[in-house]
Amino acid sequence: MHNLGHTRSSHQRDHLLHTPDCFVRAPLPGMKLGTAIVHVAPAAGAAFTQYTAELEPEGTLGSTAAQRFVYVLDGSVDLATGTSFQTLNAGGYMYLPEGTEHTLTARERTRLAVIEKIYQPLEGVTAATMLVGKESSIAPVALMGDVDLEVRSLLPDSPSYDFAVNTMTYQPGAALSMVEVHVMEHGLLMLEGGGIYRLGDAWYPVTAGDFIWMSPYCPQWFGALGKQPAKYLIYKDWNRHPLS
Ligand code: UGY
Ligand code: MN
Repeated sequence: MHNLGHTRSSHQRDHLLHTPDCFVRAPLPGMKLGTAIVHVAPAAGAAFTQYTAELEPEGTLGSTAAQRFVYVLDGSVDLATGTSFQTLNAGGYMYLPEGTEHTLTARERTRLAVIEKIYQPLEGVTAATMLVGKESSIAPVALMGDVDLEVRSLLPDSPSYDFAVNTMTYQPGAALSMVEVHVMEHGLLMLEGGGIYRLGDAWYPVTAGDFIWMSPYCPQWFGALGKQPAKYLIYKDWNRHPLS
């Protein structure tokens, strides 16, 4: 249904709201039995790429020259490197440093949130190492003391990592306590529930399945609406000096 050209999607200088009715699917180089929805890329002004990979059983991602972070949205995937083999289910995630030889093979129909970024080394600091984890094993932290707003940091708090990926869970009615304006950019995938997102000078209704990119300094605020918690996966560049 073309909906007479109407959509909630919006692309502004400092933000992008990408809603499922506008998703375009295409395989990326090296992908087999699968397609990618590229939500954001340097072409839009971002310093990273985020896409949703939709894989058929036995489907695989291609290789990347960048660091790769993968969060399993649904289904399950086998991760094989030269020295390890692990299966990840929904809520499982992995961080792969640049140059990690690996294959990712879907065991069933699987959707993956994939973030790729060129690594920014830091003098005197050892580079980040491969990591596999499970969101349910991460202890939540109340954001600024608000027990209705839980943050789970999926990557270690270490300068070896040049980005962070967190989940944030808002009880109905919970909201960010301030409008944030910061140098970091964000890639955000709504996983559950919904609410109102302020981006720049606009307020958008958002719901599970939506993607948002926020440029550096994009004014941002979120309040959860409805009777179920709202939850999102959020990327930000992290741990590096703004001049580097
Ligand atoms: O980590 C963050 O900057 C986060 N609080 N931003 C956001 O949720 N838009
Ligand atoms: Mn923020």
